[in-house]
Amino acid sequence: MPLPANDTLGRPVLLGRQVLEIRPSACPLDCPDACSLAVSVEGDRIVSIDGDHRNPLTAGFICSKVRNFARHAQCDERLSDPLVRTGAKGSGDFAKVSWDVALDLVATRLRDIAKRHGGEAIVPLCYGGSNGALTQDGVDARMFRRLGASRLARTVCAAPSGSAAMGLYGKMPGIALADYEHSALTVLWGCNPSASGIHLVPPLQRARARGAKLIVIDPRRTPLARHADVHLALRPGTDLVVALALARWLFDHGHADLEFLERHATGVEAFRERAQAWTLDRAAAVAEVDIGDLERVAQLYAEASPAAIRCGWGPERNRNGGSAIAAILALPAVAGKFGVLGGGYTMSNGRALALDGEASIAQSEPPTREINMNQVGRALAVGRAGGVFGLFVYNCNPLATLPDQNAVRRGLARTDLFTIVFDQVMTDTARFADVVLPATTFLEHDELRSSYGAMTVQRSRPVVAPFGQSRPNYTVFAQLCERLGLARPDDPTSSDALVAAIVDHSAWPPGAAAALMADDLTQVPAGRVQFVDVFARTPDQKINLFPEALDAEAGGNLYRYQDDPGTPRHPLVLVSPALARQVSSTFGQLDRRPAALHMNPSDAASRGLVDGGRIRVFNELGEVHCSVVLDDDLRPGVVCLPKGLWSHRTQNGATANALCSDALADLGGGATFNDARVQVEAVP
Ligand SMILES: Nc1nc2c(c(=O)[nH]1)N[C@H]1C(S)=C(S)[C@@H](COP(=O)(O)OP(=O)(O)OC[C@H]3O[C@@H](n4cnc5c(=O)[nH]c(N)nc54)[C@H](O)[C@@H]3O)O[C@H]1N2
Ligand SMILES: Nc1nc2c(c(=O)[nH]1)N[C@H]1C(S)=C(S)[C@@H](COP(=O)(O)OP(=O)(O)OC[C@H]3O[C@@H](n4cnc5c(=O)[nH]c(N)nc54)[C@H](O)[C@@H]3O)O[C@H]1N2
Ligand code: SF4
Ligand SMILES: [Mo]
Repeated sequence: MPLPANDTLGRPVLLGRQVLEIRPSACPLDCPDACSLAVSVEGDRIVSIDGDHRNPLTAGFICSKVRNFARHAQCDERLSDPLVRTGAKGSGDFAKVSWDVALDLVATRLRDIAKRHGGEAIVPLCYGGSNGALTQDGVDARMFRRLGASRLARTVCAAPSGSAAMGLYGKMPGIALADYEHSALTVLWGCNPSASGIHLVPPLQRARARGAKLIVIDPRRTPLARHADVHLALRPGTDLVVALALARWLFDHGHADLEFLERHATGVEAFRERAQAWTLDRAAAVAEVDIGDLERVAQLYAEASPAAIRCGWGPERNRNGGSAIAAILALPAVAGKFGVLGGGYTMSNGRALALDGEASIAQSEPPTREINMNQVGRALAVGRAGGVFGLFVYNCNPLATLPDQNAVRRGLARTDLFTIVFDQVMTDTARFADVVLPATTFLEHDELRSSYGAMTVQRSRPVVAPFGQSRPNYTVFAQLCERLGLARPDDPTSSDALVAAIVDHSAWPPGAAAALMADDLTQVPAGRVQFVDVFARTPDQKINLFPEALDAEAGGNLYRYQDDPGTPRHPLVLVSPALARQVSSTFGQLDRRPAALHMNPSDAASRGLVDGGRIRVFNELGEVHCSVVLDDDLRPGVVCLPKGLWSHRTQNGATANALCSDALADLGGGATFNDARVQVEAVP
């Protein structure tokens, strides 16, 4: 079907004998692009979903995941009714009940748990299901705060990078993704936009067509690495030493912009001192890359302008992750790459047009204990002091996405743990629930969506009726507040009241709120230049290359490399990157094909493994049984099993997360998924 022009939105269109209406929406999935959508519907049936142009980054195209969203919205696993458990935990045996029965049961049990064990025995477990402001941190937070529940440290993603970006730049907005078109050199550092943010690809291609250079720093030969001028396939977890060596080289070879640093940065000497330990030679040895390639990266970066670094989340997911991101983000400051369109860096743009949801919560946060979501398995352990007896999972599929999967599974299997799972589909986690609540999708509820890539905020309204009995998060948590006696008359509960509270309190540029209300989208336009139009949001507006607080958090070891955790028994690095067909585990029910571990042919040969053979990949935490695919896109020493797989994809139901420990990164309490070290052997 041809792409609808913007002015057809909301109007009926005659297509053959069908009367279609094209309704606007916005994608709230955990993806940097935040596409604006045009949904063709016939009555309550979704006919097609396309991108439109309201968010200019969308540029009229979207990923196939969302183009085919109807498959998710109407799949066999889609939840239509509330369910209560009738069989053993994990068995998936449930009986349908009415919402009244389900909500009464949840309210009664939560009240009992709070009375017997204290509110902190209840843990809300939520993360990336929706980047919409109405599905998280609104009425849900109000309920948990008033219950005195434990707080959740949301650390499974972006915690180390967030700490680093905050410490150095106060999370200054980055180069707009569209402006990569203007860069003469882009460094894609641990970032794979071909899968995880496809709208960066066209600007990169336009830049390439004009002769721009491309460097990809990634242990895998990603689709864009194939066409890069340099692909630095470093050993995972060694970005820190590579970035520090580049910084030292820039200083030593007269490429540091001392004038810029003098005017705009503090902590320069302390940073330089820690970088001093790393020559290019030494870094190349530790990162296991060719010294010639590393020298080429240094030369290209020093010479090019505008030079952009698009930093992804690959470099943060290890023991050195926070320091690594800090060192990477220090490079444009050292090399003086700011001040021109297409020069500087982009990490998360989440604070560019940040939503302030506090007013919509209408309840201050109590100082209850905080549980790091990377260590939920540990927190759920049997007999643990200060035990958890109530777990409320929503916007999250912990069994598929949290570290130490076996510990999470053991916890979920506890018969004395009352678990509620509120989701759109019967996930692996939901099978362990005592009560399952069916959630609407973003096409069926109201939403307000900000983004961490595109600098937009979009309001979207339901375009079709809820599936079965499913309900939106804001409705269900308001109904639970009522039942728990926690509702107050002046609480904002309707979606309009929640949006108004958020919009009124968000500190946006003049006119932004009015624009949002008028055309349902507001944005920071592309074309803004770092250190011309936007500045560091630190208290003194300067870059702090050595934030003391971060050094303290890292035990005095900010920018100090921690060695590889590999052992002779478990020497291989397991990485678990994003899949093009899923968003984390979302849509995982739609793929029924057996998963395969990818491995460099030389690693396979030394283990006697053949392409397609059955293998066991294991370490001291667990094992995964699947097949192996020989793949020279992976560097030797590194194997790959993607994130977010569902249990049906492997022979023993375990996925990469069964091999990931709950050890924390140096900053932000972040996850260390890519520190998993494993061994692989053939299974007869
Ligand atoms: N289709 C799709 N899109 C997504 C997602 C998804 O699951 N699917 N997830 C969304 C979410 S939640 C996020 S956080 C973002 C993530 O966006 P990205 O950061 O772009 O994606 P990742 O696949 O997590 O990691 C990027 C790359 O880092 C590499 N890598 C792994 N370890 C290292 C390392 O130590 N150093 C370096 N330099 N590279 C390393 C991986 O090989 C991978 O190619 O994408 C979002 N978009
Ligand atoms: N091995 C490994 N694991 C990883 C990573 C890795 O690199 N390696 N990276 C991680 C990263 S980057 C992230 S962000 C996390 C994400 O981990 P999760 O937060 O668990 O995200 P999803 O897997 O997308 O699961 C979100 C769930 O929310 C549900 N949902 C969506 N919308 C709604 C709604 O409106 N209401 C309700 N009630 N539910 C809804 C979806 O159906 C889905 O089941 O996973 C992490 N896991
Ligand atoms: S997942 Fe990303 S690329 Fe796909 S429609 Fe949503 S925002 Fe766009
Ligand atoms: Mo993420």
